[in-house]
Amino acid sequence: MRYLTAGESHGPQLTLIIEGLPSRLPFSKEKIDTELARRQKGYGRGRRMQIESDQVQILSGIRFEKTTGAPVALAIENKDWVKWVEIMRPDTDPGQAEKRRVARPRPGHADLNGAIKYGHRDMRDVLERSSARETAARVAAGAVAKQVLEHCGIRVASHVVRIGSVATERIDLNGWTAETIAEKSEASPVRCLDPEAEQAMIRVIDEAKEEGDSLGGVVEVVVENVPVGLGSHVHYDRKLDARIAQAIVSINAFKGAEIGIGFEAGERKGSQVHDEILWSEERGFHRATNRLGGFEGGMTTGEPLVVRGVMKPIPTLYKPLQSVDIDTKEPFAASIERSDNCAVPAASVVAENVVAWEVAKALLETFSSDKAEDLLREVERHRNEVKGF
Ligand code: FMN
Repeated sequence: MRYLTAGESHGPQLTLIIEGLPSRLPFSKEKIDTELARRQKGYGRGRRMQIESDQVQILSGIRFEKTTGAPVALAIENKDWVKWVEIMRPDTDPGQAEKRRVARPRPGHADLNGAIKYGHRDMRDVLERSSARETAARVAAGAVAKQVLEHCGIRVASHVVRIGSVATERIDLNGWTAETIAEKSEASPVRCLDPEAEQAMIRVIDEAKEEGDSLGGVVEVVVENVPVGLGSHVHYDRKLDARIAQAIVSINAFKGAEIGIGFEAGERKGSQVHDEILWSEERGFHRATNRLGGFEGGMTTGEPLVVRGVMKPIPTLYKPLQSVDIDTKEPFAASIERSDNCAVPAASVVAENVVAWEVAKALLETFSSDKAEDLLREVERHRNEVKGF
């Protein structure tokens, strides 16, 4: 399964083509719209999110609310486009485009590197595509992947574990399920499971906003009921933990990924890191703990996947940072029209969906999946086989 996205932040729409879905998979437009709406929420977002209220349009690959097996093409309209037609149309008049030409690169953005690399004197040609608006298309892809996972009883949830200086304790997955994590985080404006930390997170976002500053944080994704053996130890690009890390770091502003206890593993002794192997009649092989986040040797162990991603603070600040004009080479203080000041809660929804994509992709690689029925039958057969191993 693979996908491509196209579309500029102020262009007419985002376009997404997904290829490799099984046929006859129940397909819900509503579930995609729900994911898109989740991405637009969260304390700390700017005015753009009040303009956009995303809805997906299905253009191909679906009949009778099921996949046909053909590529699925989806579109998400940019409501802002009407105001940008003259600037963004393919046959833009240079005089018109000049009005919104960008000659002042923002520190922390793709503007300057992209302009040098692609030879643009108008950095709008970079920022329109590097904008996190594109994550709406990635969330739509994840929302489709989630429908594959759901078909096989696999659930995905996410929550925010840090915003700026405020962090929560690591949760014990014996006490939480993907369902309860989803329920609780959905009810929180910062998608935090701990009510005290939630209030402190809101306070630090407000404080940063008053100072004209921005905040990043850490999100955690949990995937439950994953079959043993997705991914592979035999080759670098088949290791599923590595693919997930790539997917996380590819999200705009994400600078790192952790699997399980992640970087903490470097501080602890081996006996405090590795998960002991147990066996029981009821559960078959399982682990006493899940510090390694459901992965050993690039393959899933059958324990819940636990993946974290760190997001840097949003680069567009009201508090100006120094930069240099590409025309005059004069220094200037970069300041902004409108921006989020903390997008960590929204980014947790993006992270959840990019992880869902990678897990669904690995699932379809592992099991025969021309038809949705084949996929489910194969997954169930595999689960029984693992129990009797
Ligand atoms: N950057 C901004 O400057 N303003 C924003 O409003 C903004 N919103 C974002 C919303 C989400 C959900 C995410 C994931 C990122 C957002 N970013 C925003 C971050 C930039 O898109 C990102 O920093 C930029 O594309 C440069 O890429 P890099 O940080 O990965 O190097």
